[in-house]
Amino acid sequence: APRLVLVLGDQLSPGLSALRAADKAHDVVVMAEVRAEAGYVRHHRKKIAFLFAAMRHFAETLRAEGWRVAYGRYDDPETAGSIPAELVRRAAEYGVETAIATECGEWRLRAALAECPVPVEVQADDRFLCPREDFAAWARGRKQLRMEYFYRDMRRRTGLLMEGDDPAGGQWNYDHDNRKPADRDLFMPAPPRFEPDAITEEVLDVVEKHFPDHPGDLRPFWFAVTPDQAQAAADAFFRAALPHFGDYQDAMLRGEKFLYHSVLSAYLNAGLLDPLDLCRRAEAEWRAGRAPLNAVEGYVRQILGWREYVRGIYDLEGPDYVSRNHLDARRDLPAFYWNPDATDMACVKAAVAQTMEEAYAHHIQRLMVTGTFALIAGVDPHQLHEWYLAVYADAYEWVEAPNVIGMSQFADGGLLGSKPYAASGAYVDRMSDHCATCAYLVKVKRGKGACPFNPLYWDFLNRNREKLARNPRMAQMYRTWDRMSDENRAGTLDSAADILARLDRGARV
Ligand code: FAD
Ligand code: DLZ
Repeated sequence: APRLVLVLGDQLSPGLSALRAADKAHDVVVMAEVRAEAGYVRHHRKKIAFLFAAMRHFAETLRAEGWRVAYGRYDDPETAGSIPAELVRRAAEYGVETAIATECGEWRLRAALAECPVPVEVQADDRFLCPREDFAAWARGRKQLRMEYFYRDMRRRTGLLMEGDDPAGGQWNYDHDNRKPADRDLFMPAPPRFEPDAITEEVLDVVEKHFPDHPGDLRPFWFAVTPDQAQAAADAFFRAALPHFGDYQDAMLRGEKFLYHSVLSAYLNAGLLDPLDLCRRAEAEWRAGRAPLNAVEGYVRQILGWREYVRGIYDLEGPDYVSRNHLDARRDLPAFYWNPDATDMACVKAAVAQTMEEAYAHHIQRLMVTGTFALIAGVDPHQLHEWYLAVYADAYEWVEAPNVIGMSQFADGGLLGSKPYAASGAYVDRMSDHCATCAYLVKVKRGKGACPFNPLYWDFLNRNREKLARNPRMAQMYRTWDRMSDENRAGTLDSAADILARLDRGARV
């Protein structure tokens, strides 16, 4: 009997398991732009436009390949409000009783589909390199989960960057070569920009009309929206940026939104690119002598290691992971996370501004600027999680939540990472040129004009002492704090209290 074949907005892969299990001659592909998905957080308008445009292009490709596609457009009043409701509508329309789907990424939608009146047969999502059962087996019985050991197993399992049983070059990890600040004189590659075609222009009009209260700049819209365009973006990355990817991975530079990052995560997470293919291509660049090992290993580790690891943690920990709050942080998310003009901190302003423009910020901005500030200011991790989920074009809960709740906020108590990424202003100063133009002074540790990161850092350590002091990786910082004079410590805490009070009043920081 014919079935419905559900293809979600982040499942735009020609080799999707649900499509492989379906029969072109009888089955009907269902795709839909629905209120429930577009509205579970206030997604950035570029993110919605990207997904709708990529979905419409994907539907066209499927049709050209001979599939019947029932596509629900956002501006069509007949389109149902949610994915399960759309399946019910299409089942009635086509006289079909069952559906197949590739397992979806988020617990929220998995639960909704489990209750769908049209029974959905779920296929594993084999676009990931580590099946969820294998991750669970790897994690079982371990006292501590650490990405590095998972990554080594993945290298052995895939043979990526291996020489027999040994890692290429003799080391698993070349991160010690990868912490250089960038220099203004360096040549900066830029990700290619794609002109919207008629399909994408139509989507931009829909988003303009229907999402007026969502954040972010819709135009100029330049994202790739087809697998071919995404491949062209990947080609440009491998050619121009990969060789420097390692060296400047942690750098920030004023006015440079992308540096040597790939800017491919939105395409990868939506299914337009394949993770194993990207890793193999990176390896080939090294083997051909066009990119150094520290760059290629660093890049492969992000995809083969981190990306798979966070997905494993998300599946392992279950739907309540997003509510963890180990450090009991309760402060509301400051308004300047939505409006960069509302803060005087140059690094935060730059990260938020480019986030609003591009629905993109690179890893160190996410981790060490907006992430660290929220951590040391004691912002409620769930509010922060919803912000990250909304504003980045690559954000889906399976990848965003472990990075925010776990890596950046330590709200899972050290399950994902071994220590909180707390830092004072010195970190941003070392890795960027923001401090030179900032209204605050990074060298001033407390009181008038002090960079807020400075007193907030010590306040964070002080107020979380009970939970953090036993962590061996934090011991040195507690010793430094304890060696400060009483007057210095009291002044630092006063200064932090003043900043926190300003945040709570909604005053400018
Ligand atoms: P590159 O720097 O070029 O890295 C290469 C690829 O590695 C990326 O495309 C991405 O697929 C992968 N990758 C790198 N780091 C990670 C990581 N920590 N977890 C998973 N994959 C990784 N990534 C998302 O895809 N979606 C998110 O919602 C997301 N939220 C984040 C929130 C916080 C607080 C932090 C600290 C990180 C987050 N990341 C997220 C991870 C990382 O910051 C982005 O993947 C990266 O910035 C995307 O830009 P890029 O493609 O230029 O990456
Ligand atoms: C993120 C997103 C958005 C904004 N809109 C849609 C949509 O209208 N239709 C759709 O199928 N998918 C959309 N998505 C992606 C889904 O939210 C994503 O598939 C789930 O979160 C995965 O569990």
